[in-house]
Amino acid sequence: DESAEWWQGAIIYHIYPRSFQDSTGNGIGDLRGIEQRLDYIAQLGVDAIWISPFAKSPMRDFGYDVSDYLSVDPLFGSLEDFQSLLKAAHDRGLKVMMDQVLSHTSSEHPWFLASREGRGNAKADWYVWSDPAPGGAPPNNWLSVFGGSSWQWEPRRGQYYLHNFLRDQPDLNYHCEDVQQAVLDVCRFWLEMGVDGFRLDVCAFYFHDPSLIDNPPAEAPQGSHFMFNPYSLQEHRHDIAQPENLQFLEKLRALADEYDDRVLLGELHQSDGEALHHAYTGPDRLQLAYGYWLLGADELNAETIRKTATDLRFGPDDGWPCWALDNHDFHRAVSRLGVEESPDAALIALIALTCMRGATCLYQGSELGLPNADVPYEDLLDPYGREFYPSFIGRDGARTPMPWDAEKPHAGFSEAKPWLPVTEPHRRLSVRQQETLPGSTLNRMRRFLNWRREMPALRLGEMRFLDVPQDVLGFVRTYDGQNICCLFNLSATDVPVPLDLIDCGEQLHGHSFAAVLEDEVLVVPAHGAWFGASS
Ligand code: TEU
Repeated sequence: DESAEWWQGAIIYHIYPRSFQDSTGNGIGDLRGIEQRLDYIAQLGVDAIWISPFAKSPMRDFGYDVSDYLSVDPLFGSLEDFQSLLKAAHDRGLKVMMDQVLSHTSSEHPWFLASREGRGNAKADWYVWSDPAPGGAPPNNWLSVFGGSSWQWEPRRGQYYLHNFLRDQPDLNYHCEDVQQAVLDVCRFWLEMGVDGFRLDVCAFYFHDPSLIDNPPAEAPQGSHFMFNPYSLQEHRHDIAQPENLQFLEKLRALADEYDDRVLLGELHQSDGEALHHAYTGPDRLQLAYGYWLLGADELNAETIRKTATDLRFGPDDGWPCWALDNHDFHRAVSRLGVEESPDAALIALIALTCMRGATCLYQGSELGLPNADVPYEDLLDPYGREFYPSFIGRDGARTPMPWDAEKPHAGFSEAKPWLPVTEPHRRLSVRQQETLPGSTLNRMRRFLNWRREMPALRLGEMRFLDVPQDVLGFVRTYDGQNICCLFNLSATDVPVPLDLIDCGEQLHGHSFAAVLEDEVLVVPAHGAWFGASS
């Protein structure tokens, strides 16, 4: 369709560059490594790649702490390597999205080094500084997402600075116009180079409440390391609901719109709720809202998915959701959902998401059905995991290297010992081994995504849920006079769907899922799917 935008219903392959492919033999993945694997990515049938940060960084948070926005960290290569990757991706019809971490910088960024020197210099206001409370305590009770107070004492200035994440990630002060301009200039630099869009890290955190009032105390939710703090981020809404934050996103969008076909995908927090997604998306703001709706879920059934999508109520004038089951921050879905013995359960959930209205991010290794890797404490590198161990073991288990070939050292990721280990269960699920098995997760995923590419209704159509038996997620996507009926069985037993409940259309084939149509019922097999077309 001519009027459709490339990102509508797109599948975005999410790459964690440290762990994708090492081309230099230092045990760490890099941009050339990604370029070498582009054919693999294109063959999967995806539309775009999103690369986690590769800008210069001291790597305290593995790239989410940038010390120079305009250069590539030498670990990952050079600007020329990036330009070469960009061209090679475009040659294969793949769009390239960059991660922009604009809420905070590294504490080693020259802006911060200048700002902390004193209250009189040109960058004095670029970060959030405050005098101590009486007695020398931090200015208020705000807590960092990664634990402890979100204030750090800086003796050079005799003041505290705000950090919503690590103390090595000082928060930029967006109330300062020069900061906004500097950040927009950074974005322009990459847009000029030809990147197709940005994934905006924690884009609801740009502004803070300048009154610095205390958060009201809140209970930590039960059974979760997440929102672990007594003053939950939910109450930290002074940050999130700042109208200035939306105005700034409008500036960013206006900038992106100066170029053709660029997209803004904004990361919003789990606790942000539906209202925020409506506020943040739309014709002048984000096109795609990346929420934690399903990433945080330890249980996923037809009902939760349906409820999530229904609650979001994205209308034609809003942006689109961007679904994700896995990323570099959460335990891999296969383990999170407790389906290590039958990874098809995670596959079907992922396939279902790709058919819902919205874009989908597919995290490297999910196409292989990888479980979360068991990384022993001695090998843990994630500062967030080390802080909360053992109640939270951190994010390393989702960040271990891609297993390419079980017969090669370190599964073909690197010739040297990788920065995080390749575990035995991952080796067995390597790309090369799965390619030889017709029914492997990889082959089914590949076949499905390539089939889906030819179905405009699955990318662009309106979505209407069907009332079908519990355990089955059913909806119809309608586009250009065609209806595609989609049924997904998220349970471990076959489910009969009486035909008088739905108009299931004429069965479509070629997507690697089989359902059986009998006289009065359609039997959707355990972890299986049905696709039917009608007009
Ligand atoms: O994540 C935002 C965020 O809030 C996560 O830290 C999340 O709470 C946690 O990882 C759940 O396990 C983004 C990035 O995706 C993350 O990698 C960065 O560490 C963080 O921002 C700070 O830049």
